[in-house]
Order: sequence, then structure tokens, then C-alpha cells
Amino acid sequence: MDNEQILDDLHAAIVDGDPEAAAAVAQTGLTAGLAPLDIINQAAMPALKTIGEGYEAGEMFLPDLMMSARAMEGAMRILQPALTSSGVVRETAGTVVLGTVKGDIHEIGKNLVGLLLSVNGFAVHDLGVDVSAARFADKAVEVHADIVGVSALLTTTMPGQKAVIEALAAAGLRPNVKVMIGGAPVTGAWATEIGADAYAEDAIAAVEIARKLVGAAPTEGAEAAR
Ligand code: B1M
Repeated sequence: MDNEQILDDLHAAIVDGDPEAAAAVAQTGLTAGLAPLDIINQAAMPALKTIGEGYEAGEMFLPDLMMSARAMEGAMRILQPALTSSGVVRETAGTVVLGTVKGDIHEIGKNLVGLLLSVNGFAVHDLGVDVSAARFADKAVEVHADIVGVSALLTTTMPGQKAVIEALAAAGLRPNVKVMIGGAPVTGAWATEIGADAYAEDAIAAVEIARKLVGAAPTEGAEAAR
């Protein structure tokens, strides 16, 4: 089976919401020598995009989203350890508190951001999903965070990112503790509007931006952080 066929099969397994097939094809991809991040970027994420567009067009429904999310998790169970072991972990680059805002349970993108930060040497404290602003601030105090990373996937939960910045300010942590925000509906303009330090479009950009926020040198060959 050629690599393109493997990527097509994984795309189909996630769109069809088949976790077993997704895990098996992910394993086939690794065995064939595909890089885990390439498998994620070239098959898994486009599949979720397809599902999202189908949902938006009224051609797919909530159970389809849930099945596809499970299939994505099936693939990630195989790809995540491979991604972790492919990373060269150096000294701790900085401490990050990460989570998805209150009222929002989307976690796949946030998990990817956390994973890539970890493999790039950041100590990541992942608070999970549906996290209150106060909880972000408490954890930032507890672990002496350099960065608080706040994910939001719904336009209705984006104001939660502003609430986190306000909670950090109320705890006396701003501007020392930097805030990075992201998520599909989030933009650089929104980051500026709410006073966040940075917006990252995807997990790869998030690593470069986090390094910039803590004053570390960029990863070799990386594009300038957006
Ligand atoms: Co939901 N959902 N969902 N969903 N879901 C979206 C987001 C949606 C765009 C679908 C659509 O209509 N096209 C839409 C939001 C519309 C809007 O507000 N603009 C939507 C909706 C409406 C809903 C519900 C309200 C549906 C309902 O109940 N009627 C509901 C809300 C539940 C809630 O949170 N309260 C809901 C539920 C769900 C599931 C539970 C079924 C499931 C999530 C499962 C899970 O996470 N465990 C789900 C899914 C899977 C999706 C889609 C299909 C895929 C999201 C995803 O995982 N993408 C999504 C459609 C889409 O986005 N295309 C959709 C892959 C992931 C790798 O990308 O999360 O964007 P993403 O993360 C990227 C970047 O954004 C960035 O880096 C990541 C990696 O590159 N990034 C950061 C993310 N966080 C970052 C943080 C950073 C930096 C970068 O710094 C801290």
C-alpha cells in the first residue's frame, strides 16, 4: 500500500467514525515510515475539517461529530506515543498551564498543542476542558506558570478567554504571566482586542510562539512566529 493510500484510508476511517480502523491505519502508516505529525496534518486534521463542514452544511449530525472524535482518539492513541518518542526533549523551556475554557468540551486541538509543547521541552499542566477562569489563575499561581494557554472552539465560549486574562490580572499575575490563545474561531484580532499576548493558528505555531514568549531561541528551521 502506498503512503497516499494510507493517508486516504485514515481520512476515511475518521470521517466514517471507525476508531478500530483509524488505529489500525495509523499503525500501518507508522510501520510504512510516515512521520506521526505528517499523518496528523495530512489525514487526521483534514478529516475533522471535512466532518465540520458536513455538520455546518447540515449533511452530518452531532452523533457523526462524536463518532469522528472517537475515531480521531483511536488514531491518536497510536500516533501520540510515536510523536512523543520522536521529540528530542531538552531542558525545560518553560511552564505552561493549558486548558479549554468554561462551557467548552473540545479538546483534540488543545491536546495536540499540549503534546507538541511537551515534546519541545515545556512542562505542561493540562487542566482539561470546561475550565473556569479562576481555576486557570489558581493553577498558574501554584506552578509558577510562564504561560497560560487558553483554547476555545465555539464563538460562544471565546469570551471565556477574556475572563481568564481578567482572572490572571486580578491575581496580580499580569503582565508577567503571558497568555496565548487559540482555537478554530479565534483570530489575532480577537487576541489584540482582549489583551492576550499571542494567538497561535495551530499547534506547530503554538510551540514557536511559546518559545518566543519565554524568550527562548526559535526551533531550528522554524518560520517566524505569527
Ligand atoms: Co464541535 N463544533 N460542537 N464537537 N466540533 C465545531 C467546533 C464546529 C465548528 C462544527 C461546525 O459547526 N462546523 C461548531 C462550532 C461553531 C462555532 O461556534 N463557530 C461546533 C459545535 C456547534 C458543537 C456543539 C455546540 C454541537 C451541539 O451540541 N449542537 C457541541 C458543543 C459542546 C461544548 O463544547 N459545549 C459540539 C460538540 C463536539 C463533540 C463533543 C462532538 C466533538 C469534540 C470531541 C472532543 O474534543 N473530544 C466535536 C468536534 C470533534 C468538532 C469538530 C468537527 C472538530 C474539532 C477538532 O477537534 N478539530 C469542529 C469542526 C472543525 O473545527 N472543523 C467542531 C481538530 C483540531 C486538531 O483542530 O481544535 O481547531 P482545532 O485545534 C487546532 C487549532 O485551532 C489550534 O491548534 C490546534 C491544532 O493544530 N488550537 C490552538 C486549538 N487550541 C489552541 C490553543 C492554543 C493555540 C492553538 O494556545 C493555547
